[in-house]
Amino acid sequence: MMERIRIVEGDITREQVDAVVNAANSALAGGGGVDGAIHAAAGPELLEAGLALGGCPTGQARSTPGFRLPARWVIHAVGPVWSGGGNGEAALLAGAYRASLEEAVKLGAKTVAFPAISTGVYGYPKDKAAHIALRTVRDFLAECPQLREVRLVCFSKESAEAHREALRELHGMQSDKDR
Ligand code: AR6
Repeated sequence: MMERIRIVEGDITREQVDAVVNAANSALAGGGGVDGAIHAAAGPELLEAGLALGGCPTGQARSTPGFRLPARWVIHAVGPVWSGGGNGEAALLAGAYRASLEEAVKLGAKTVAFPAISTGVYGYPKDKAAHIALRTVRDFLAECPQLREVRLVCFSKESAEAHREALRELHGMQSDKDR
């Protein structure tokens, strides 16, 4: 199952997958960071389609078409703003990943690409967020044969390294359990 998870470095707007996940805000009103890049690449129809959804609570996800993106769909996930870790951030971040994966399955997607949700403007520590991302994706894939590949698209070397480290730790835990 671990071979269905790939960590890559790059720009998510270029990924050839069925669905790309956007790190959105709860108004689904566009913004900076990866949200800005996805909107710029998809074209103005994406903003219209996002606004028509009437928002999305933190920890959940909604979908629109991908318009001019190579991806057929955009799944708009709303991660938490980091405020020290004692305000349910971990559960909300895991929720955003899980809800996105559930939405991907509903859409019929087989390949999905994620950015590192909440680790930019929202300030979530990269290593902590990477662990949550990897664990949530791993647990979901274990129950879901439909998804062929989940790609975690990192925008910097540091982010990719945090994800590789989290994957190594999960691998370690897995083989300990198997022994
Ligand atoms: N491809 C992949 N990853 C990217 C790209 C890209 N083209 N551009 C940035 N990243 P952020 P958040 C990485 O700030 O923290 C927006 O204004 C970036 O390096 O985009 O969830 C929304 O509208 C970082 O690791 O999202 C919200 O208001 C990660 O994507 C708010 O920001 C997420 O950084 C959401 O904040």
